[in-house]
Amino acid sequence: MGLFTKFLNLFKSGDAKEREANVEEYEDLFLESDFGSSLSYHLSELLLKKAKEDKVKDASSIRNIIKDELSSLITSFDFEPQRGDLSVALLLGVNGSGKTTTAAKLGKLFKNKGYSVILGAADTFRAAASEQLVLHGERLSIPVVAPVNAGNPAAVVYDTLDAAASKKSELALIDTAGRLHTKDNLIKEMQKVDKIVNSRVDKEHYYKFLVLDATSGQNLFNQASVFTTSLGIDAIILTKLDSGSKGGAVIRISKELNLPIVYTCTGEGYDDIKKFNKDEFLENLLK
Ligand SMILES: Nc1nc2c(ncn2[C@@H]2O[C@H](COP(=O)(O)OP(=O)(O)OP(=O)(O)O)[C@@H](O)[C@H]2O)c(=O)[nH]1
Ligand SMILES: [Mg+2]
Repeated sequence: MGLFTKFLNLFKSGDAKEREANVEEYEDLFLESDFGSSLSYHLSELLLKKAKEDKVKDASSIRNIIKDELSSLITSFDFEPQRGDLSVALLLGVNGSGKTTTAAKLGKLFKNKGYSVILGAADTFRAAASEQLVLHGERLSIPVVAPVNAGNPAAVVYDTLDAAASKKSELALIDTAGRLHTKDNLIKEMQKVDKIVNSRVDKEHYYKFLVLDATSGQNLFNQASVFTTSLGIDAIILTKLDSGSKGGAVIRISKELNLPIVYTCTGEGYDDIKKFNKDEFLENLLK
């Protein structure tokens, strides 16, 4: 159920005083939408203020007040890699968030735009991980650099950047592991990978995308803050918006961690990816 339907169910018309009392009940709806406690409190306080100004006449006015406020809190990111020289995008995130699938989707998207694309399978933790990316590469006719030895993502990154240089690739999409023996190990490995890319590619042509599964709810905030603090993230790719979750958790992430959103994904198919559209995202959340 979208938020607007919930607003409709909760809204009680009545005199101004009754409406003021009523809007205080909306905080729970925001919490249910994974907005987190401080944002939920902020929004319910905003509604109360508007109710006191007699600007809350019906569920639609609540919807508009909330939409405007949320719109001011989230930012979008435009990913337009340069042509004629290499850009690198590293796909980061916890296991199962959709990194490998998204690498393939982006591969197809940019190949279709005429970019020369290469994929790097730097998830060397599981043998099946590189096989998954190699298969995508075969289906999409995109070259994939796969690990020679298990357990050495840094080597795959070197090899991918070497291959990109010799093929004159314009976009290297590097898939990474979502799970190592411990979370600390994962972050340390990713920091090594990050160092290598940084030493080989200009900062402005190096992008770190954090892939977040919309169905993970409030857990997303912790994931995002760990990756942001230890690696620095340029933008979020939000996956699985087709699975019922509306991705409300990303608003707090965008606001508090200052992270824009670059793409949203709505399925397992190669074409189920599109540029983040703030208005569409909020319309869906507030349906
Ligand atoms: N419904 C839906 N499923 C998705 C989406 N993106 C990825 N998936 C599925 O989610 C599962 C995990 O996706 P992967 O791309 O393997 O995730 P990963 O982050 O690479 O996972 P690890 O390699 O284990 O770290 C797969 O079954 C994908 O098909 C999406 O936008 N919508
Ligand atoms: Mg993977």
